[in-house]
Amino acid sequence: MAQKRIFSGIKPTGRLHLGNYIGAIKQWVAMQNEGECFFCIVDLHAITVPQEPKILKEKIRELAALYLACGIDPEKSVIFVQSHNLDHPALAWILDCVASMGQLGRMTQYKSKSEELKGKVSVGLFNYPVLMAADILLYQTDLVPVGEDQIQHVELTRDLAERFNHRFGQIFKIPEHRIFKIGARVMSLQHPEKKMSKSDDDPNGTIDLLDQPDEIRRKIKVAVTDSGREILFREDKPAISNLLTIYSHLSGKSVEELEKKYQGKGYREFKDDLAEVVVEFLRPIQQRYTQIRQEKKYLDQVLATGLKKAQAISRRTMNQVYQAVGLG
Ligand code: ATP
Ligand code: LTN
Repeated sequence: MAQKRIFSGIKPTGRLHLGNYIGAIKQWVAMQNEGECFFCIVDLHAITVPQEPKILKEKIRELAALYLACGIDPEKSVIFVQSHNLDHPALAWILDCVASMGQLGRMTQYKSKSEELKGKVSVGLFNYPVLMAADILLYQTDLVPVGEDQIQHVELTRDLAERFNHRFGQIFKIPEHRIFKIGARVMSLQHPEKKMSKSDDDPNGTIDLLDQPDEIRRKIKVAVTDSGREILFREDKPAISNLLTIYSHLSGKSVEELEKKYQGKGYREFKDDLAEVVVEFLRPIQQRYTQIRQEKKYLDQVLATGLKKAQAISRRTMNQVYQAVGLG
């Protein structure tokens, strides 16, 4: 049986946090043994909102190094930068001509981001999900591991692929999303009703993968809690449930086990332990990251090899698409 193809990506904006790790990268690392993986640094998506050019360039390399430091293995997976492969914007344009304004206008990420930007919305932000569909469809992807917030975009990708296939012939494979039940949405430590996000204005809401130990301890100490003092995963305890989710993912212990462990104990002890779990979990990742950043040539070489492998597949798809649409 042919191996499953897996594709996912993260924007090189802000600093990677525990939500990105638990909701995305942790799954990617595990999936490397399940199929042929493509992990992209989606810089063209980053510029759908304004970015400082010098910082963006640095962030692209930072993210690539973090992929490696978190355990993405370039011997097993293809790691590359989206803007290096021009097949992505080329297919996005063709899919733009298949997508409807109505369906893009219904995307919740677009609606909430455009509200935040108060009218200063680029056409790129509106088209964002179409470029994401191009990323996925170029590689005839079977599975797309993402956090819960991206399911709607994968659904749109399926719809565009079906529409395209119906009009022009069977070119694209129809992909499926893959999420984790617990941890699909890691919430802000300050506002547990909002997801932990790179673009959060409150730095205490997120724990970044490169945060230093004292910073991590401080952020967990000031994390909001719920009324009462029991440590339980329950709907009326969103803050504690979120901390339990993080604890469980990073320690490998189940939520039930943790609830038992902290029965009759207070928030203070729970938070102190959690802080140490996070610090110890991130320590080796941070060490590997520093080492990779020092070996500039190694990173360049990983990205160049990744690009070649990616292009070998995306070229094939583009040739079929051009033929089918009657271009060129
Ligand atoms: P931004 O705030 O700029 O939108 P982000 O923090 O949401 O950024 P993305 O680059 O959009 O990060 O997300 C990368 C991956 O991490 C996606 O698969 C996304 O679903 C996942 N992800 C992001 N935030 C969380 C979260 N809080 N919980 C679980 N998964 C998340
Ligand atoms: N939109 C995604 C990032 C992204 C992506 C992709 C994820 C861009 N292209 C292709 C999976 C597959 C996000 O905001 N996290």
